[in-house]
Amino acid sequence: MSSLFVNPKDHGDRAAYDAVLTKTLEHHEVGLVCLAGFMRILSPVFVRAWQGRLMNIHPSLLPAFPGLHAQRQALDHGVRIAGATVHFVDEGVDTGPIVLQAAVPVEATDTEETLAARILIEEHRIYPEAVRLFAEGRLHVTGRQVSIR
Ligand code: NHR
Repeated sequence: MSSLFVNPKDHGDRAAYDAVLTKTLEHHEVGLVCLAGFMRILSPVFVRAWQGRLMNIHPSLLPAFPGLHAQRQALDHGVRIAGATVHFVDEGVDTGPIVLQAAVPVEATDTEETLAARILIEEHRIYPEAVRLFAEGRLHVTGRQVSIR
């Protein structure tokens, strides 16, 4: 196992950075790209190149509360149930086909931090599960639908 940091500051604009990312991932023969705490919107060119091989985990029950500060958005909205979503990434923001979701209760006493911690437990469960299903070749995407076979 090894890791590599590609610093956006070493590369010009978004498209240039994404091109370097693709080259690097191809060089290492990466089969699945998993975003985790990745805070930069990826360009359409990158997303198309990795379509069906690019996943994200988002701390809400999508399509509710896409984008930044999902747990804050959920509290502000007053929902009783929150959660996490693993999805394939498309050109929108947190809009791609949904692979797995898990729900957690929102408690009256919750802060952004306590809710985020409860959601994180589920993230740590469903993200590896989604990766395993992908690796086993069991995920099949048809339009917005992901079937698990
Ligand atoms: N890229 C694409 N094309 N589609 C998605 O669904 C993506 C993506 C890149 C990242 C993760 C997502 C999340 O889980 C993700 C999904 C960053 C932003 C954002 O607005 C939005 C969603 C997510 C991550 N980023 C700002 C930007 O201009 C920068 C914000 C900042 O630096 O604080 O890139 O939440």
